[in-house]
Amino acid sequence: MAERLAAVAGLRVTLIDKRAQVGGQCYSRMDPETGVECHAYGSHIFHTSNEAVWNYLQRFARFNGYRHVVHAKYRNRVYTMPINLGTINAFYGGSLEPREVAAFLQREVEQAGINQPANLEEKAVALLGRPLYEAFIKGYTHKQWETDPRQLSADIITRLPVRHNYNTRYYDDLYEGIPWDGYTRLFERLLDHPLIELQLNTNFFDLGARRKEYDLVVYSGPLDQYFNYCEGRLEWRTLRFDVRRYSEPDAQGCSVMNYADLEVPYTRIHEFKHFHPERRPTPGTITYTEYSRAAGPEDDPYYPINTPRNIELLQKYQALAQAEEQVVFGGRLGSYQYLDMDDTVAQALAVAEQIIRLRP
Ligand code: 40K
Repeated sequence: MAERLAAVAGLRVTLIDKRAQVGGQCYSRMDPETGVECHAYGSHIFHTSNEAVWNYLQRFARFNGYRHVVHAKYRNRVYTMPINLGTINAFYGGSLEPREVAAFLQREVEQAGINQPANLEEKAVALLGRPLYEAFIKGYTHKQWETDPRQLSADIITRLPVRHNYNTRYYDDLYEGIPWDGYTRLFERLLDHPLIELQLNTNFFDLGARRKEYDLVVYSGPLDQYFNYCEGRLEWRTLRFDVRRYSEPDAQGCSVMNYADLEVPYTRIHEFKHFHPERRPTPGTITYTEYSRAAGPEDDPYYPINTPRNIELLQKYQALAQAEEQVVFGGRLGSYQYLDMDDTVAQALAVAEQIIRLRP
C-alpha cells in the first residue's frame, strides 16, 4: 500500500514497524555461518494464479523456478503430500492405476461406515477412510491445533484433496517461485521511494499525539490490539523454531518435511537451501524445526483459530473497525484471516486503488 500510495498518488507515507526490519512474516535473512538464506518466520513459498499480483511483483523481484513438494514421515516411512497415487501405493503397498483410485477410496470409506460426520475426524474418515486419516491427518492436525480432531469442527474441511495420479506438486497455481535474491530484497526495492519514510523499531501505539500528523492510517497489526482488547482477546496459534546447523551439504534432502506421528513433538522441519537450487552450493546447511502452540500475549500471532468464540469476537471488532474514521484495517493480523501472500497483495492493491480513487 505504501508503494502504491507514494508512486501512483504522490502521497507521503511513513511506514511504522515495531520490528527492526521490513517484510513482516515474509522477512528473510542470510545465515552468516552457512551462507543459506532463511525465512525467519517459517517457509514462504510464493504462488498465485492472479495475473495482476504476479505482474505487479515482477517489478520488485525475479522469481526462481522453485516448485514446492512436501514430504511427510509417518512410522519411519516417507510419503509425498497432498495424498496422491504415489502416497496411496506406498502406504498400502499396492500398484493401483489412476482409474482404480475412486473405487478403492470408496471401499475404504464404506468400511468406516460414517453417515453424518459430527467432527473433523469423522469428516476426514468419511472422505479418505480410516487408515489414510490416521496416518496423514490425525496426528498432524492434533499437533497443529493441540486439539484432538474429534474436538474440532467438521466444517474446517469441506474436501481433502486426493490426487489420482503421481503429480506431487503442492500448489496448482499458474505461477510459483521464490524471489531470486530473497524476500527482504523484494521489500527493500518496493519501499525504495523518496516519498516513503521508514520508522523501524517503532511501536504504533507509542505515537501518542503524533497520530494527528497523519491524514490516514493503514493499520496491519492485530485487530483486537487496536481497540485495546476491549471485547476480549482474539486467539492465535504461534510457531517456535529450533535452529540447527550442519557441516554437511544436505540434512533432509527437501525444503519441507512434515512429521505426521503424534509422538514426534514437532510438526515440520524446514531446510531453506532447497528453496534456491539456482544458488552456488554451500558446504553446510541449516534447518528450522517447527513447534506449534497457543500464542501468549508476547508471542507473534501466526494462525487465527476459527472457533465460534473467536468468530463472534471478530464480528464485534469488525463493527468497531467499520466505525473508525480515517483508518483502514488490513493484512492477516488486521483482518484476523489466514491470507496467502498473493491474497495479501491483492487486498492491498485493491484498497490502495480505492483510497486513490476517493481521495479529496
Ligand atoms: C490455513 C485458518 C495452520 C496451523 C499450523 C501450521 O503451512 C502453513 O503455514 C499454512 C497451513 S495451510 C493453511 N491454509 N489455510 C488456515 C486457515 C487458520 S489456518 N492453513 N493453515 C496452515 C497451518 Cl500450526 C499450518
